Amino acid sequence: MSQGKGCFITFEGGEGAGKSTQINRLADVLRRRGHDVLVTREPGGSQGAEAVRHILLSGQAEEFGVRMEATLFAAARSDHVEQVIRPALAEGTVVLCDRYVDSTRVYQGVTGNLEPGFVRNLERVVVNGVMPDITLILDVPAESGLTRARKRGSSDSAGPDRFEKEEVATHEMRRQAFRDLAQSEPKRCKLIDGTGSPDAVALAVLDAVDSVLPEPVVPEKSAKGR
Ligand code: T5A
Repeated sequence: MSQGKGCFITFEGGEGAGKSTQINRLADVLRRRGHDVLVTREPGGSQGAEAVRHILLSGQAEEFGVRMEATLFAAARSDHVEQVIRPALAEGTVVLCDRYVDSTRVYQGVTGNLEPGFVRNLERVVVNGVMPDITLILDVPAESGLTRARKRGSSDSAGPDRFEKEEVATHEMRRQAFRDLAQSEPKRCKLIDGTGSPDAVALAVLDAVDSVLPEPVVPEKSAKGR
């Protein structure tokens, strides 16, 4: 593992790609196998980062430009890494995180046109060595992901957020940018077809995770208990 004793698994992809659905399923399977599992998300996941989440997703920061938004995502990530992710990994926990650095690379970097140097420098300082052991990129055509997200949005009465409101063409560019990432970092990033049934996607996710996750350490039974 690249950090501590735990394993850091991130999920990426466009709106409605099925990340939350798959994270919860994977968490159930891993807990049944005896792993300690932490499910978390970005933006958010720690007290400080959750405070920034609303500012970002409500669109309040949009008028100040992409640099401002990227810096706020970074501030939230820094708090999340230091308060939650790094300590959990040090304790041997499997951390499942809904979005991480690749979302900034794609949303603010590629479709936000933020200078690559700025994105890279911000990322290096903020993650401070905490990079995922594996990143699962759920690949779904933008239109179907948005339809799923809208359907869910209408059932939980939350309207579309700052990013969901954008043009389909922008979402399709993001899909392509995630696919490019999978190609450029094949060791860390695995592209998973997210268009199948939740069961079919879950199987592909587990297959990828099994390639990096060791069996949980089962505490030895005491001599008395044998
Ligand atoms: N952002 C984030 C940045 O711009 N930069 C950054 O650095 C970071 C970290 C976060 C927003 O912030 C942006 C990206 C995002 O726009 P969010 O509310 O956390 O916003 O939203 P998302 O991460 O996009 O999460 P969503 O909930 O929209 O999508 P999920 O989690 O991918 O999808 P999920 O699992 O909730 O599923 C959506 C619906 O589809 C159904 C589910 O039941 C649900 O109703 N579904 C399926 N239906 C059919 N087949 C399947 N296989 C299905 N899987 C799920």
